[in-house]
Amino acid sequence: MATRLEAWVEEAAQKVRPKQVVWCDGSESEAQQMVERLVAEGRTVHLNERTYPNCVLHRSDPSDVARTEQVTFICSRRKDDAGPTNNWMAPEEGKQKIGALFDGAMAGRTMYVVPYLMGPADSHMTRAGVEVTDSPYVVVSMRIMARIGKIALDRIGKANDFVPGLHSLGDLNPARRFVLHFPEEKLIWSIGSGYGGNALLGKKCFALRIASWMAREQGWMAEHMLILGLEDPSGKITYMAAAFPSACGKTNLAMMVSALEDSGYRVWTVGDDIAWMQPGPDGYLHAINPEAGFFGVAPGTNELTNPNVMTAVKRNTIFTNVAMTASREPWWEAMTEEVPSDLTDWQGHKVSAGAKGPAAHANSRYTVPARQAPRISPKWEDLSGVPISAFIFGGRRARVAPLVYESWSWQHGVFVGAGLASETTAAITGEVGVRRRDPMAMLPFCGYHMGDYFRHWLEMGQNIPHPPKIFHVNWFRKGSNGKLLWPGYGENVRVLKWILERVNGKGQAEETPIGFVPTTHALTLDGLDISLDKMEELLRVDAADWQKEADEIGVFFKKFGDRLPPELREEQAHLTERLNLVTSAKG
Ligand code: SAT
Ligand code: MN
Repeated sequence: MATRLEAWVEEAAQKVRPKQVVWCDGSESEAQQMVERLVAEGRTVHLNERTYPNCVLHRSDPSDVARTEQVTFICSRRKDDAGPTNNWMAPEEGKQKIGALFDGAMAGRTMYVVPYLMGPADSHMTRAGVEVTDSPYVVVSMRIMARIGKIALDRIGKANDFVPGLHSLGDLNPARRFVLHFPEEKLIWSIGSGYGGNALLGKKCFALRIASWMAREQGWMAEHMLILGLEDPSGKITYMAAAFPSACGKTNLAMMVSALEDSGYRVWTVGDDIAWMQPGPDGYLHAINPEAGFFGVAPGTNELTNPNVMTAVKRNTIFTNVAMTASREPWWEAMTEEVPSDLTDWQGHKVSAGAKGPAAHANSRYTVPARQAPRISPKWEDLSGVPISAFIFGGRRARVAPLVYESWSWQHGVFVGAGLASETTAAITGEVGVRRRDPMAMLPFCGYHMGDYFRHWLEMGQNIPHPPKIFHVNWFRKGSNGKLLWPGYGENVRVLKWILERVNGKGQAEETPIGFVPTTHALTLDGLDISLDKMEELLRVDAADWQKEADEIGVFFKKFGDRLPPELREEQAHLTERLNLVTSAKG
């Protein structure tokens, strides 16, 4: 009798009718064959074998360079369960309409079956998936981003429990591009895109959208969070998880070379994008990184902003939509101070002198095995995960939000996360720089009604005897001259150090209407050339600005109707009251 896996693969093959079916074992030789196939297709080239061994550059279709949220759907049985922040399609309609696009979609192509694990092989927090795809680029990328092949088959074999995902490039026409999630069935369908978050189904589709649904059912959390360990001078490591929207510096923060290394503060990388968490026997929330690689934004990355990743990407890395130098090395904006002459742009054209526009696409990426990170945490594959002491929310805010503040309680912290806002980036198709509310940085990734998601957060707090303290940071505040006030990158450790001190019941802070803000002297600023004026501006909480913010959050919350937990409405009202007190005291 066929197993559930064999039956599903057979069913998929009958639908998409490939010329052959290949089961991927995840071996090195298979990966090499796959790369040669890609090179033969003409969109992928080998990079300089001496300086970038085993690295390739892949140029995707120019219309297929970022996640497409407008064609991403949650196909829950009831529309209400998808909530007001997701696109919804009825499951039957999705199966019919998108099913028609899948019919014969792999004619003349090979269908690859990629069994994969999200999480270390033997962890109780790990889950399995199987992606079938006609894209060798997806296979080689999945091999970096997840644990694929035999290791996954072994686990699936025992329980026959996996999340199936059907992917085809289709005809790559944006009009026929769809990413569907069937949360009750735990099934993913994606067609018409070969791009990262649309096509590597283990990542956003499974590890966030489907997993967030599973997590609520099973009492755990699937979050859009990096995980890092901050080592202090005594050698003790405290773990923190941080949620920022796409392309707001999660990878750089997770891989940071600390500006305070000489005084013993060092950052260890556990994960850069996704955290799966559940309470452990010690009463702490424990997190694993379900992924095995980093899919990071290239532009802006350099020896100053992220030296660790610059080292990591020197081998076994797939670059997507970056530019290439005459010596076949990858290049992107701000990688080096000087722009090399004789560049080939992300579409493979020679860059002519005086050319406008970036040579690398703004959302160009590197895909690199996590174990190549020089500061990968020795615990990054720990089967029970790492205990999390702090949650950090953050976004890109040119105004309003101070460098850092701390919430009063879990409930208040959930409110801070629920009201998170950020200016949009090139990681998604659409306008860049527009402020949008992005609760917990999960707006595009929460697989169910966000009102229920907030409720789940509030309930989780009650199940964790030692819940993480919740903070908010903003590296992106600008002065009146429009320039960033804070240097960011390795200097961000100064903020992490204060967070660590607050976790340990130390660290000077001032109570403001929004929470605890460090006093100017509470942050270690040794060796940093920053004026007191700038620091004051960075930490300033402006009551009038915050009144507007609180009002906007109130309006945003209305979206969720009666599924918004009343606790959050209360928190919003309290914030308004506290701000009123300050304003009337001044007035
Ligand atoms: O394309 S991905 O979703 O994988 C990257 C991102 O947008 O965060
Ligand atoms: Mn992300």
